Amino acid sequence: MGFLQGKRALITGIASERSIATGIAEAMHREGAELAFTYQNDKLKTRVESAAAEYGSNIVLPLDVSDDAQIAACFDALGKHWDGFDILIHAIAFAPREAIAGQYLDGLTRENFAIAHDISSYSLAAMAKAARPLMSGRKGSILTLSYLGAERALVGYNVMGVAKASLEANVRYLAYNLGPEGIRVNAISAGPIKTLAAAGIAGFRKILGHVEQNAPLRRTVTIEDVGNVAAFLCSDLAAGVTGEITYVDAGYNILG
Ligand code: 0WD
Repeated sequence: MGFLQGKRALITGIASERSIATGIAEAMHREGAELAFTYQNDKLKTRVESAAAEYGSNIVLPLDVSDDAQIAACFDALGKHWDGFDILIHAIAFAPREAIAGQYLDGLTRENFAIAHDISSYSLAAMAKAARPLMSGRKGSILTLSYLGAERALVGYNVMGVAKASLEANVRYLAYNLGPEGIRVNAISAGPIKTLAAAGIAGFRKILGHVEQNAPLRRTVTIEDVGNVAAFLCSDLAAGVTGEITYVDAGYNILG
């Protein structure tokens, strides 16, 4: 029996087979969780529907987190399928491309700053708020994805690093707020993985090579590595863990 048997999980952020959310879905399915999915727009709908079918799920809901009405509608619709659920995976981030090229100030505008923070950080709290009535009182777990650029100035990560710092603070405030209801909130800070979102970051291939040569494990991580830790963190095996940022990065973050 898998260690997520009897758990229900809503997974956001599948954009392709390479998405980190795909690795998380795979691990959670293997460990016995029942899954539901969201897709950002019509272009991704069929892809997410076929991923869902692979995991025996027919709960596939639209959700663009920039739209309050879609957030409300998503959890209304989920509540019609499930009277409650246990796991919420937030694997969503976005910054306008010009904001993640060149130097930080080159692409900095009020609008780019607001968009990056809205989609990549605010959306976690907004979803937690909307999910709360369905997750409360049942040992729920919320998990998001961060990156080392939240705490170090990394070449090209720019406003996304500032938004990830906000996201990590968000994890701590949400953990504090929702803990009394039994809901845990954590983040995985993943090492670089070649996904669609990563392809937008200037010099990403160089970053992968650098990690391969220098990380303690002398390799990059895979979506399977991240998926396995996500499954553990959202299971009752991690019942005592909340408000934490867990590194799944082949040890890269320990380097000075
Ligand atoms: O190296 C990496 N790939 C790392 C990613 C290292 C550390 C952290 N992360 C984070 C990302 O910042 C993100 O928070 O992991 C999370 C998942 O990212 P991913 O798996 O690398 O990227 P991808 O497969 O592109 O999925 C992210 C998806 C979007 O895909 P695209 O590429 O189409 O923007 O986030 C979704 C979207 O499907 N997304 C949204 N979903 C709902 N509403 C929105 C939105 N407004 N915007 C983006």
